[in-house]
Amino acid sequence: MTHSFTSPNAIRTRFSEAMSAMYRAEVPLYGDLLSIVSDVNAQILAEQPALAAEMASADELDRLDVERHGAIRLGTAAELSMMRRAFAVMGMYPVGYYDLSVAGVPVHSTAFRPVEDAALAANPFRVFTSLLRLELIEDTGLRAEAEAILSTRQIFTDEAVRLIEANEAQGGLDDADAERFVLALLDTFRWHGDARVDATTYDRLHGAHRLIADVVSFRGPHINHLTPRTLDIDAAQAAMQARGIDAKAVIEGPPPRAVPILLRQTSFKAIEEDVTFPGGQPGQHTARFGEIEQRGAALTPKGRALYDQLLATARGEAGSQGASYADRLATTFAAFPDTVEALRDEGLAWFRYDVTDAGQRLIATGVRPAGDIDAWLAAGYVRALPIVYEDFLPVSAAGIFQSNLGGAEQRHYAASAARAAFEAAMGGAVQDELTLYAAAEARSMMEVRKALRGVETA
Ligand code: OOG
Ligand code: NI
Repeated sequence: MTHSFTSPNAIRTRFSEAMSAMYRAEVPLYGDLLSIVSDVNAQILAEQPALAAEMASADELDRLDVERHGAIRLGTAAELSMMRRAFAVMGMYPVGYYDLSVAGVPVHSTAFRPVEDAALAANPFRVFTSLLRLELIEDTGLRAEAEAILSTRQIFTDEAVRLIEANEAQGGLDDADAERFVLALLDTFRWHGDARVDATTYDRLHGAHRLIADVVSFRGPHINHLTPRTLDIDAAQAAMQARGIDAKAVIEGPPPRAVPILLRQTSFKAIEEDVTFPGGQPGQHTARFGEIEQRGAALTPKGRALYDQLLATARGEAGSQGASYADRLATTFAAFPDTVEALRDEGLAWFRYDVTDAGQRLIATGVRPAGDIDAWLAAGYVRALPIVYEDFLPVSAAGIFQSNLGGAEQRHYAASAARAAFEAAMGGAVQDELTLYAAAEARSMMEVRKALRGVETA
């Protein structure tokens, strides 16, 4: 090889920075969210030095300031397949399958994200990517029309496609090509206010579902939100309300806890944007909104089952999410253990193990401690930190879609998960997130055993 390739981590970081700058210019609210979240995070870290030290040693502090997730909605299998290949240039792979039809949203989705520990630590940029399911639209005429409209659009520039192909052929991109790729791909995520359909067609698509109008009418899958990660979503939400930002009443996900689990999110009203229909006719469309999130421990299948069960109970009892929903959620989730020790003892969360300073001192003396990880934990040679949840939650995602489509937008589709069809459209399988967490935990245990026993044992 005569030249060296730019690492996918570096390309992903460049892309996420470019996207952030673009979105800040397009949606001013996003700039406000960033400054509020950064203030809240700085305050929390100053107030809780132990948390700051723990995050630093878990390689989590540096990524916090750059951590974002975005979302796009695609119209065709060909678009999803090319998007998979584009994300691969940046070391982002599809993880998880989310069926949103159960919630009355005619899409199914995956999240493109890095999967390896080092890549996640470098920059965990994720994009929640949905594919429109036209087969769920009852009006066959409208379905055919939407299909025909989508079949003639090209959301990637020629240069982006050329560089995606070059990346596959060569196994990477050099620095100049990486730069060109980032700029070319950015164009796909940009807001294009000139609609591809006339106002009458837009209205008909909109009548079937607002989401269908959003996906079908425009030149590309404009990024619809970009979400920073806060260490305290309640504080961030309060700061927003104090600044007059119209936050969604309900925080999606689990209630506030001593040990955060999974994902808590809140979204903000979508902005009205000016659009221009062919011939110059002006109109309006709402597509883009604000969102912030707090991430906690990834749960094992047992923990996730308990979460799903408690959430269903709280939502079922609450009926509609009124003012008392937060109280009911808190009451219901009292049944979910809320200490690091209990989460570990009961096998509810995944953990990453590492050797403590005391363990390092012991190793330096040449003494090999007896027993295994539990004994070393008790003796203080090893510690266990919950692994951060890197994925999404279908019930929360459905709530976020709904709140930004407007309250009246309730449709009922026959619930029909179609993972195989999604994977066929994408041209590849989605990875199972639980397998990834289990592997990360197992790897850390192996490294700890190797360090303390001085030999590699499984
Ligand atoms: C995606 C909504 C899902 C999340 O954070 O759960 C999402 C969309 O509205 O396109 O981003
Ligand atoms: Ni989101």
